[in-house]
Amino acid sequence: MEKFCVFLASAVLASLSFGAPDILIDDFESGSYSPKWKVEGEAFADAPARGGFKYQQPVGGYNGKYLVNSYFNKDDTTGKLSSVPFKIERPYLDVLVGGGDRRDVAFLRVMVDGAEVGRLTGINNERLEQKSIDLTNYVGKTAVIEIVDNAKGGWGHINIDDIVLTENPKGIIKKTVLEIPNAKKYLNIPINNDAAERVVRVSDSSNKRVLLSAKMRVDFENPQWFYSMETLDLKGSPLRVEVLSRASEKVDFKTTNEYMPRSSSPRVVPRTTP
Ligand SMILES: [Ca+2]
Ligand SMILES: [Ca+2]
Repeated sequence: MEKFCVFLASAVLASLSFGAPDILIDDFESGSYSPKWKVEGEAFADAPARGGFKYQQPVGGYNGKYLVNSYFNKDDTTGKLSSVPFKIERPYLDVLVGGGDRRDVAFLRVMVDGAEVGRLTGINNERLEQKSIDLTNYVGKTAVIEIVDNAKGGWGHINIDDIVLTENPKGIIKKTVLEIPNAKKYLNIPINNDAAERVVRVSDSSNKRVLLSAKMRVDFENPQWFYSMETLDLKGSPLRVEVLSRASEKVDFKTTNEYMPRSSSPRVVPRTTP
């Protein structure tokens, strides 16, 4: 019995420290789509690409020799890759993604029972960057990944590499809740017009009275300007701020008694969501 308890304790410790290992869906280093992917159309060629194609700006940020690159025969080609079904055995999907920011026509998406449960797209940059999809609600279900290029014209392609199921996502995914104990007149939200959109929600500490719930281009590391929102009658009270964040970034909102002037005019006005 004693031995059993020791084993259990060390197993729990191990899982707390390291978590379950990542599961690689594909890094495309076999140099072949077969047997994991069904290929339709022309855009994805017959096999993963070795970097960029002729006339394409330099492609970077992928790992190894191969990636998915739908710029084959340039932007006007279209097509689709569909993965074999797999079981969602970790709560997040990490993906390296680059190419066009054309969410409706060039994207990677996860399908469960025929319905889309998450979608990623590029940011008009050939360099792939780390993004994540939250699959917490679908663990144990069977999924299919579709990589779709229905796009023609400028930035009408997508680049993908390193599709991984993980417990420790590297993209923006973690929900961080901060309590700011004694709010001043303004809460200042750091914005970079080129950053990815994420939902920010500001409320009283009970989370009942909502002052703001909007998608904003928050960037804690390289803000270009601050969106100063008035805390109204919650001034002097605790504020609750909820934001999706990267595991690696320090989430911080400053409150001030002065409005923080914008260093540049925002191109993107924060949208209030219902
Ligand atoms: Ca690769
Ligand atoms: Ca295309």
